[in-house]
Amino acid sequence: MDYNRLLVTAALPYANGPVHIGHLAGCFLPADIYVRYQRAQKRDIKFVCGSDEHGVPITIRAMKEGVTPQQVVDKYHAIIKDSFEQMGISFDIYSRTSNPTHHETSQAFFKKLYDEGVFEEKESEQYYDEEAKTFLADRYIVGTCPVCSNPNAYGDQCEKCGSTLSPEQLINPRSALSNGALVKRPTKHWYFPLNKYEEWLKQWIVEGKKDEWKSNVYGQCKSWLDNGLHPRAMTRDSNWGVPVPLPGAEGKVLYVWFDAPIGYISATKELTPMWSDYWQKEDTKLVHFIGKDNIVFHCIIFPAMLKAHGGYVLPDNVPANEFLNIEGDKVSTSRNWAVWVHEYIKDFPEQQDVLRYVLCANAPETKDNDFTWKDFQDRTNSELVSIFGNFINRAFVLMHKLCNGKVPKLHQDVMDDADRALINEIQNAKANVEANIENYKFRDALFEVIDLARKGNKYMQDKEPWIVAKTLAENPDNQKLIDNCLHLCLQLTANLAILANPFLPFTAKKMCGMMKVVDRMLEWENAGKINLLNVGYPLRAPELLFRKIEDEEIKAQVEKLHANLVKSQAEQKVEQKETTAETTSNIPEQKPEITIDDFAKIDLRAGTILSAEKVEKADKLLKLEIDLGFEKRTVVSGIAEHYKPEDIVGKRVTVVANLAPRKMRGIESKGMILMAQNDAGKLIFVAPLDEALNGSEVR
Ligand code: B3M
Ligand code: ZN
Repeated sequence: MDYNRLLVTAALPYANGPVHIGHLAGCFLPADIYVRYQRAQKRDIKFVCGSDEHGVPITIRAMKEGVTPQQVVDKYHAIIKDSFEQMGISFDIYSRTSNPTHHETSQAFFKKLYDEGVFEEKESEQYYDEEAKTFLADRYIVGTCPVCSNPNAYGDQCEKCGSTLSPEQLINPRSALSNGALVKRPTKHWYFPLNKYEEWLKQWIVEGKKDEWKSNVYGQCKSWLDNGLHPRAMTRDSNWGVPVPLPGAEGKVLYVWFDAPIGYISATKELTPMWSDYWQKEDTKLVHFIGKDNIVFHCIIFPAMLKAHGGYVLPDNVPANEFLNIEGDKVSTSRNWAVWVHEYIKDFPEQQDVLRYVLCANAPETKDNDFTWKDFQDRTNSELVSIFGNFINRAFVLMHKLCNGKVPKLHQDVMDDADRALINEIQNAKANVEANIENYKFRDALFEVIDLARKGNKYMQDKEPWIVAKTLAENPDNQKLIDNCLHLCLQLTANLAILANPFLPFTAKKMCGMMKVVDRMLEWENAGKINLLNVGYPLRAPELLFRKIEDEEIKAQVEKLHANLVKSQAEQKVEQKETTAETTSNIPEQKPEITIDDFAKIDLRAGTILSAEKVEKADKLLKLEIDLGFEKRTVVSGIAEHYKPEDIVGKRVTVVANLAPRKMRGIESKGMILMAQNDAGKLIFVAPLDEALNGSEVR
């Protein structure tokens, strides 16, 4: 299909922290390269993005920093926006989802689906914090991980062992807000019936996009579709977000993954009154640049929403990248294992293109990739400095030395095969860069650019105009050879500026300055031409395009990474201590004094649990059969929320053997087992030493 306009989006970053180079490499840089190239092609294109200011990550951050969510998003929106500007990510608009236009747009979208009866209303039981008077998102629920016993696992994931969890699986779930216990309460939500769009999605993706979409993207979609789609709640209980626009829906907001993608539409509305051309005319090509963790939302959920609403174009492509690791380790914001963009800009002023270069050359296009500072140094020094920068510098220096600082003539009569081959290479490079960018292969495209500079170096080296210059006294005609060489080297320089511009915009601009040409020369149609610089035109002295990166700079960065890691670990220890201190202050006060005779009345015995089973209709109780050596006892114990029956058979226990029998749920309990509490509130067995025989006294 032929398109008449392009709309490019880049994933809206959560305004709950600054952006790191993984974000850049994953989506913003490829999007920017694509857009800059399309603009140079003079295509009608809009590039929209903005901060995602809703959702749980933001409220969590607010809680941690002790400020309001609004303060969090204001702070990080400003930092993120500035980082993008500094790095030359050339959005037409960088908006934010807290803007009124966005609230209106996403509410209207929801309302239309609601009015048309698209949603299913469902009531379900969800955890409620009675102290904070609020329902809790999975992230807000903490408890002990059933897999690794980390006492601070979240209701959706344990960050220690990486297990995906549901709040139900946590041992001793408690509220991250109030630290209090939780109750279950019914709550109503609106579900989008994804299952009803399954067939349509299969046709659209499996039949329509198989060969067009990147295999990592297609593969993820395929496996979602193969596993079957289910209705998904599009509202949440929260007071931070876009309010659900229905009567009686107080305290409910739109699910962040419902409103965030609509943010692309709102941002376009803010950008131009012609917004509907880009969203509602069939001949628009919509491209979403994202990271791999956002694939399902952009390829399945959002398209189904758009389809249900009607009247919108669907994404033509979703070129998602994989992840960029740092020095061999996964990026982790909580461990502060990341290279932050705003810090890079401070540490390496004026070196934006160098980072753009390395991140593109090493982009995780088909698999996770690794960023190392050593590779950053190597690529800068051996590719940008030694190949690209060096070629242009030599061309300019020699032109000043051997051609009076002006663009020399091209003498047709002495043109040779090497000259013609170079012209050919320039034209090939143009075609290859173009094809690769159109197919979202930015690494290959960038490689073509560097390779062309490499060929320029080789050409100059073979021609040796500085040697030819020594023959001029006896053979003045040889000036023609020098002229041809430098004429072509300078035309090649102009071509390199055009081809490198999408990747290295700051450098391309500098090069235009050196060549004294206006930015319009950078238009793509000029690539491949060898008459870009006029004969006789005086050019400026060369500027340094790239500087060498020194060993010390790299060492300092690696040390900084490790120092941040150690610092964040220390901070987390303090945080943990603070929570322990809190629990310490919860330790009950000591009871009134007793005499040794009082104590001697208690008969404590070592025992072993022989069997355990749940007590019907009692959530907290387990019925235990305990071997006390001299007899077997039935004891009913309130530990069902802490232990599964099958996990405690064989456990050693200390039993209060002479406690008066008591009936609980119709079962006679003869005795009691001793339990203590750990800092997560979990009950743990007070067990006798291994050697203590069943029935032996504990005194
Ligand atoms: N804010 C998630 C992320 O930053 C989310 C993207 C929204 S795109 C509509 O990974
Ligand atoms: Zn765990």
